[in-house]
Amino acid sequence: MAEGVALRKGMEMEPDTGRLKISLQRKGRLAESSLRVLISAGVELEPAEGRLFARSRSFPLDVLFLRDDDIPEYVQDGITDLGIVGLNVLKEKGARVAQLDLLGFGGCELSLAVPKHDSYRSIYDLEGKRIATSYPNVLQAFLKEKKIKAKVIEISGSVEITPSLDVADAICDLVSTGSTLRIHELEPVEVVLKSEAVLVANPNSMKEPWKRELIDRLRTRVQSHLQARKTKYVMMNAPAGSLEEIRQILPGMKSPTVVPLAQDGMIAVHTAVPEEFFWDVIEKLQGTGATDILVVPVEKMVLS
Ligand code: PRT
Ligand code: ZN
Repeated sequence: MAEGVALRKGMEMEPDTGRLKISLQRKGRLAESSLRVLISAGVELEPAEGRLFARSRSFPLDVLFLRDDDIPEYVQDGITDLGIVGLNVLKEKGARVAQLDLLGFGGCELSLAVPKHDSYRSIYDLEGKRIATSYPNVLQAFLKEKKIKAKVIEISGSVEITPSLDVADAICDLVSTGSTLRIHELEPVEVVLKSEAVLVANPNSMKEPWKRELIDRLRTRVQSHLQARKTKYVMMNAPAGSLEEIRQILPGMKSPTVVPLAQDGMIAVHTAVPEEFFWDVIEKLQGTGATDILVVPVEKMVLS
């Protein structure tokens, strides 16, 4: 579909006027977090309740709200320049889009699962079996890679009930907490794909200089937020003599900020600590004489 063509009656995409377009899931598990990504990047949207389209005044970006299954194709066809969608849907649709950034939400696994009391030993037990799934393309590719011949049965929903109806011997479905599988007395036996939400782009949009510039600006903002979420800012007071020991404990980053305190021989040390090292660092710091350790969340972190 060409840009500027009416998508639905009464809803017309505007022609290019120096604005980017992004498609997001309208309703569902990714909808709220996708909007939050934009908000965290300073993209304020005009209220879009019940509407399929929203504009931002604070960034040259228009948002189209779609079913997640349609997003890869809309981006591939250039109807929108960008999209946020689960890797699972992206791989299943096989769309030709540029995969830009993993966004750290919507995490799940597309897994093979079998009835709990099956004597499953290895993936080769699935040879000749019937496997129900809503992801036939991803599953077929996985089985081919493993050189397993099985009958793939495409089902659009409630895949988890198919073994109890004797429609299938195993299923391949998304799992997050695992409770749906447990309720249906199924157990996951093999991860086919690890998925999370991803920012994707139309390859031609990435080549168009003015679009590329806007996409890069948006990505920098999004990344600064994602990076900040993984970081804590730690402040402490300590005897000046402990500084070297404290510096040894603080991981990577740049060198900490050190400020002398009014009390003689005491300093304040400030630094950013990646979340993964956080508890380890705090526990070690306690042994150095550091006191009054304060930890605050980081709002944005712009890396150069
Ligand atoms: O209407 P639209 O087509 O836009 O939405 P949808 O109904 O197709 O998708 P939606 O909103 O359910 O999911 C959107 C995306 O969220 C998926 O494509 C995944 O990328 C991601 N996601 C993350 C999940 C799950 N976790 C998830 N648990 N999508 C679906 N599930 C389902 C799963 O299919 C199973 O039925 O939840 C059940 C299992 O959950 P647990 O927690 O019991 O394991
Ligand atoms: Zn869907």
